[in-house]
Amino acid sequence: MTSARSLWTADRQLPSSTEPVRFGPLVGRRDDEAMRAFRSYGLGQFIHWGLYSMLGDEWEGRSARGHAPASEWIRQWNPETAPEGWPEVYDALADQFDPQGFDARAWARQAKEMGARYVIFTTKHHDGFALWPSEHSGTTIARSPYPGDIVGEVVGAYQAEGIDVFLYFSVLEWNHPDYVRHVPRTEEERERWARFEQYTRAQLLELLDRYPGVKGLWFDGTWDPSWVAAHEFTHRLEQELRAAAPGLIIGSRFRGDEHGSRHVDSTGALLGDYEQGWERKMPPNLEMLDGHDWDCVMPLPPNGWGHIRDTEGLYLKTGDDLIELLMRARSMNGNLVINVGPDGDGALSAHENRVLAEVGAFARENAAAIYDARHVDLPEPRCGLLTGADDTLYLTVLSVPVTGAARLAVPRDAERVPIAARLLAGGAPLAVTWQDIGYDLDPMTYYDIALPSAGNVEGAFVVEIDLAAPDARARDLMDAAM
Ligand code: FHN
Repeated sequence: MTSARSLWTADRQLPSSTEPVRFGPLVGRRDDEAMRAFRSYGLGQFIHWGLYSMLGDEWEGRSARGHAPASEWIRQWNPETAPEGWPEVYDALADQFDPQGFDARAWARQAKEMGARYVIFTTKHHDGFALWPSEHSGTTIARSPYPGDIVGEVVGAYQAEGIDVFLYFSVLEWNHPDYVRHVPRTEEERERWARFEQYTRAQLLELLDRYPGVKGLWFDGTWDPSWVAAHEFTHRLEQELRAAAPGLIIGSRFRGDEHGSRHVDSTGALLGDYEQGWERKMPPNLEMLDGHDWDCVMPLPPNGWGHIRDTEGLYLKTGDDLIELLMRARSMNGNLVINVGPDGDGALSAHENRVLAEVGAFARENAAAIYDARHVDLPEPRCGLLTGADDTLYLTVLSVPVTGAARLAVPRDAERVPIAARLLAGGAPLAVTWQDIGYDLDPMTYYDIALPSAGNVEGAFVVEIDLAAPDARARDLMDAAM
């Protein structure tokens, strides 16, 4: 039988030790201002941008689809089918990166319109190319013809729009001479790896120093055995990063404990401030989350985070798909982070522009159901998803039932029950009817909310429902009958 945990397809491990863990979490569940803000971000934007964006998953008319794991992985084109001298050809793109059309302020304005409260920006992906002029690397934006500091422009523009910034940082570098994938075995490998650790440390401290006000670091490429085994180093480094930027948020991908456990340590405690394993997938239920904060990062194509010039034959998530994912994440206290992959000039695709606008329109009209709303401890109605705040429920209706009514199940002994409802957008009232169906031994009772007919609404919509004491319910129903 499949256990709930085995559905979690990332490399999350079950507790393997009852011994105290020395290199476990540095902080417990935080309740400071930064984490409270994280819990109400609701919606974020992810941007994958780098040398790969110039290619759009193809080279000289040849598609890399099927030859590399994803568009931003094009440097790893299968050598059997790759263009001649491919890795060197790719690395030389650093001399050409010159996005004349790049306008960080336009990106930030669009993110604001989309309703994003935070952005995760790729400062350096696995190809090692740094989008800031790092003093510790020769492979940076400073080597390219582009005169600016891309990371600096993005951070400044998003902060000016009031959008919090998280910096994506890949530890793994495919082409760094000191990078070692396995646990170093020889003296020479140990020396190289020690240099790589110091290089990583220097770049991270450099980022925090150059870009004050950054709210979090979003780590990637931390799965190789060399990094996982570097638990003493990473434990110390986490202390340094937190000291350098008080309040900094670090997800669970950063480091492993001394037993090789990642995301959670060997006793099951979260290694970081929030769970970062929900990439391209949603938790099946709240219980899976063990009470952890989390976000779900989601590309529009099935996989592929960097620009793809030719998307023919790829399913691209629609605005409706994303709205459903957003509300599903919120119904389980998580954030949805929607990825875009601008092209080499900084332009988003027509599809990206369209879906961001659709999500933005929904988010604007239904903000109360998204940002400060949390999980509601009621059975999920068949027609949609619930969030709530104080004495208000928000039901995001994804499909109108054949009965024309949304049915909410509420425990018979509930102290707060639905008494009135309306469309959140526009405020049109909707009738609430208490249905005491009387199923044998049923601990629940039911409330039907008359919904607008499917022809009268476009896409998902939110019903705002007032809760009050059952006495008020009785009074209200009586009033309604008089
Ligand atoms: O390998 C990367 C991939 O290219 C992309 O950056 C995603 C985004 O979450 N992270 C990695 C895989 O986990």
